[in-house]
Amino acid sequence: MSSEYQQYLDEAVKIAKIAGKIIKESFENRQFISENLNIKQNNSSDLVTATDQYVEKMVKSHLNKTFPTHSFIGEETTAANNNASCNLTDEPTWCIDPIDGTTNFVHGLPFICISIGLLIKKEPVIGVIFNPILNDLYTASKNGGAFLNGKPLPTIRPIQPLETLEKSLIITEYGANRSEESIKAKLDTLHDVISYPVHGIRSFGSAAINMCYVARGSCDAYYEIGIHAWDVCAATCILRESGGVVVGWKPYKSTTEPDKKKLKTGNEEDIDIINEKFDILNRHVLCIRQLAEGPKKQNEILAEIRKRLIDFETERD
Ligand code: LIP
Repeated sequence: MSSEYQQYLDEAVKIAKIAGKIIKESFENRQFISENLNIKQNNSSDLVTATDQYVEKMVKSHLNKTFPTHSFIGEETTAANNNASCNLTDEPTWCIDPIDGTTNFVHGLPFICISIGLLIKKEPVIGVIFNPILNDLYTASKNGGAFLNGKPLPTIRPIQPLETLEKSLIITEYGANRSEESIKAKLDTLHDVISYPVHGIRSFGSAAINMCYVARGSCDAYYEIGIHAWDVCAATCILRESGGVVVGWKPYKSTTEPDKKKLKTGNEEDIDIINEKFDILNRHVLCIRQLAEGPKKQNEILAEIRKRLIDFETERD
């Protein structure tokens, strides 16, 4: 049954496959990568390649031709505009990361993807994430379900329970920010999470791929501070359509919405997390997979993780 978003999804899959061929060819041409490697804002940990820039230009031009009234947010376009703020409106807006996992791409690690999302009224309504090296194509549309190479997500069936954080495999990343404040906050958070104790911590080097591994059911949760809208837009649609939850690090406080009902956990901060809006420009993400126990358990585990997240000042997108 095709959804109202099917035309957008079909176009995104088409252009993602074309981009995937270009990315794969570059990935296999180490010489080309090393000769066309740059850094952003004098940060030697924040890499960008000619392939990132070329692919984004190609995708943006295709989408502008196909949907001339739509807006566009892209990682490299934003970088070229000195990281100007995104000015996201309610209008249809494509949100693109041409290569999510650029550092992996540069080092020849196959956890890379193109991520193409479409926002309408600031909500992700389609998501396409393609890893051309492992040939994993994730697709989703709002209320249309999420798929990996056509197979419904989660791929791990039956849906597994998660009694406590002690039995969880959690993903996080350390990002490109190397300030003392950032490093300390991330390591203190890691200490509090890992010493819960959890089964393990993983980092695949790409926010989009991290969220896809949560959507598959292979990992239980993912949190990161410092991500951008283009890293998580497509994956938010995919993870939500797989039965997962994507929120920020703090309870969503909206001046326009009534306070969410309080859960009977006795903890003031434990409002109804799973129904919070996700502020995609706020540089924080916390997400969890579908659980056999259902939404109440998702809420409980998210609250447990939230207690351990140490925030620091980050500029909005
Ligand atoms: C990456 C993100 C990842 C973050 C990295 C980097 P890029 O995006 O997906 O979550 O930890 O620092 O920002 O730069 O490879 O597109």
